[in-house]
Amino acid sequence: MTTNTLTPELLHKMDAYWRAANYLSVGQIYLYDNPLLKRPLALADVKHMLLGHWGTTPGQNFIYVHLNRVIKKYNLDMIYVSGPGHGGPALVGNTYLEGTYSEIYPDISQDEAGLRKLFVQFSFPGGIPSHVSPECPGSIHEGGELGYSLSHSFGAVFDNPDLVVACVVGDGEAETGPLATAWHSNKFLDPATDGAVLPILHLNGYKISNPTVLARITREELEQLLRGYGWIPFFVEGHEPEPMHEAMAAALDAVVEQIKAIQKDARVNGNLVRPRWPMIVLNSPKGWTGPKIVDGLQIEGTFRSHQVPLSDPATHPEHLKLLEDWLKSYRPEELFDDQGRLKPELAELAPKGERRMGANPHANGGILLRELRMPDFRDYAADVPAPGVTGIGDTHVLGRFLRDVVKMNSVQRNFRVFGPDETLSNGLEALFEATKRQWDAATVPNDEFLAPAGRVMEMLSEHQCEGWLEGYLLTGRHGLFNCYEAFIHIVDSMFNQHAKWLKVTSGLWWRRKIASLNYLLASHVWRQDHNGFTHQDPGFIDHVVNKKAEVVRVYLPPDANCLLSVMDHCLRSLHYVNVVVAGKHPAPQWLTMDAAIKHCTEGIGIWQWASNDQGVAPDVVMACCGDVPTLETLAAVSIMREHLPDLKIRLVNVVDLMKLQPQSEHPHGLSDTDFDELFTKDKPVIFAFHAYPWLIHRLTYRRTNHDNLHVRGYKEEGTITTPFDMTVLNDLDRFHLVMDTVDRLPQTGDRGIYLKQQLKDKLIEHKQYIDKYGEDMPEIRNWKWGGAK
Ligand SMILES: Cc1ncc(C[n+]2csc(CCOP(=O)(O)OP(=O)(O)O)c2C)c(N)n1
Ligand SMILES: [Mg+2]
Repeated sequence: MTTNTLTPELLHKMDAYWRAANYLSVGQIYLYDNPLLKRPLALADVKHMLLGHWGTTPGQNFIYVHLNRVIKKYNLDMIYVSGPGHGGPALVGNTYLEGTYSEIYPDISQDEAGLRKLFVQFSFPGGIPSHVSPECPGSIHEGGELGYSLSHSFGAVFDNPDLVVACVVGDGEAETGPLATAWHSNKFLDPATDGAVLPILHLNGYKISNPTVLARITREELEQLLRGYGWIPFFVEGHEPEPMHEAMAAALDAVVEQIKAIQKDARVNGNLVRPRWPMIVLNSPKGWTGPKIVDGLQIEGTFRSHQVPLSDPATHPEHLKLLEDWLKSYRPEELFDDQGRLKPELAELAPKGERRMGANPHANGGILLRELRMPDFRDYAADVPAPGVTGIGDTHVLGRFLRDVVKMNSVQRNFRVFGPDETLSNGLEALFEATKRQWDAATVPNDEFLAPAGRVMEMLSEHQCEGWLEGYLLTGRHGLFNCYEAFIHIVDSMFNQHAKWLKVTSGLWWRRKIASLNYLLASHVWRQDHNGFTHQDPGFIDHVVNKKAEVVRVYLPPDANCLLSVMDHCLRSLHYVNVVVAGKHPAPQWLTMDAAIKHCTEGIGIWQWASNDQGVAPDVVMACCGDVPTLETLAAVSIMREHLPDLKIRLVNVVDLMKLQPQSEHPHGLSDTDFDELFTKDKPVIFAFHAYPWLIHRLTYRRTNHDNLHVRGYKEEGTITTPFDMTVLNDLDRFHLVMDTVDRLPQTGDRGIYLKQQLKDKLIEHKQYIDKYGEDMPEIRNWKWGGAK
């Protein structure tokens, strides 16, 4: 395509800039010294450990220099997301060339000494990682784990109408499930109120050692696929630099103009029809401009260029020569002056100030973050005149609070709720009194709560919801992910990556804190009696607590007022991952709002009104964590208070799971003294827990009284059954809890033995009853706390 978008002079300069970026990339991978090749390359100039990924890098350098041009030409507010984030040298090199790198890290200066440090630090102990890691200015996406670039990019542009995210998608990355479904994000983007994502499919043909699927289908098939996803692909194909520069420039001008036209049409003309957004397919050789043939094998244009094409100059002297030739092929003397500075006529190609992609504030979202306007959560309190009154379902209460968070921030447009398809199912229907689900595809008359713009994002892909939310948070906004508890596991790995990002960024002085990633896990294991075994898995929190204590928080509020208090705290918090597990079914309410605030602030505490050990040492501590375990524990306590009235029982409820960990391990951890005071040093503790029991042991194994701790929780028993039977199947029900206690307390003597017998009979009665009637016995369904008489 000859369109003369570029003048010969500009083309020449852009090619030089690209060569400079390529030179810096090769330098980062290889050079320990002699950064400007002022003397012949010697083995001592080369790093001992050669690490990094060359293959993707020249293509990304090519993209970056071309994006710089359109940013300047159209004054774009643009950031760059690198799906194949292993191309770190490209982004580090380019942010260095544009000046942002040295502004943040003055030691990596714009001179020969700085160049040397830039090269040495890369993939070097004490230096920087090889990916587009948090250390890299302009990055919101490390790209270490492939698959999330497009969803992050869409998350970034929601409610950012002026932002364009250029999202480089690896053709290998495109094979992942999350990326494959992320193309559909265009059905959820409002051209009037959101920004634009420009996907650039980097079709370099290969992954680590395989061809990519998208490179080995016909061009027609690929085009049909992308069009089928709703995009208009522009192909830029070839390997000769000059025509490729011209083709890329022409394509970029065309797509930017189309993006602008789409936005104008929606914003000025009010056109609500879903547009077909443009995208680019860059079909260029993997390892472009690198060594062609090494040891008789083709490198450029093959999978062999993925990492380090010349892997061992120490034992292959000819590799040293090839490396020198390769570096010199970029003609560094034309690019850098004697001092090692990029020549001014090239430096002027980069955008200025915050238009530089490395300096764009959207990529350091904490700078743009504003506090949410928050309603007073106390105003949504459930009325609890006495412990045990039945509530409407805790998440339903929370939904009203969230509705008003949405309302109060409707002008700021900085809060969204994400979820696969479960906002209603999880009990948050009140949200739809204030907003809609954002949906830009077709609608028909019986649809509900769909609109081109809305605060609720629902697509049946947990990956998508997580990726969108992460992108939204990383660019300085707030949000909540509501999900079925069992299926949040789908994003275990994405959570990992985000938690790692938070850990690393909290140690970088120039990165500002971002809003916490809040999970509301509803429709939990104990009330999946109608969906059955597949829907029963409370293990996400086991996974979460593996991460750095400074980053993760886990809350299991026992009732609605506690849920409100916890969620208020989470939405105000910064730089954490908060996991909140809550029920949606009508359930007993225990605490007034005042009591709930105290309890949640402390995170753990004795419920005095349910205990009778005041002034004396308890015989047993009944501990509980989670709404259903709390109910069963209180029911167990009431049985014991009735049948074993001499027993001194202390009830401890845990809201903040991290309280159980030692103080040395988690900032929320109780001191050993406080823990021993609550749980005693030597009395049996019967602990009813929401999730897998081993987690409690894991968190408390160093505590004084750990040997006396007996935990009941979910042990992978479940099916379609009644709610109470779910607890019975897992020995977490009130009857088992009482029997467990009796077993640990010989002093209950014959009264204990008789009580146990009654309860065993009760369990058989229960089975017979549910088998016959398909619901729990009336004494279970209608049970009310009355134990404090
Ligand atoms: C989810 C995931 N699986 C596997 C890997 C290991 N890996 C690193 S790079 C790569 C190939 C990537 O190919 P592509 O996306 O085409 O990138 P490029 O060709 O630009 O290097 C693989 C499989 C990974 N980083 N993430
Ligand atoms: Mg590839």
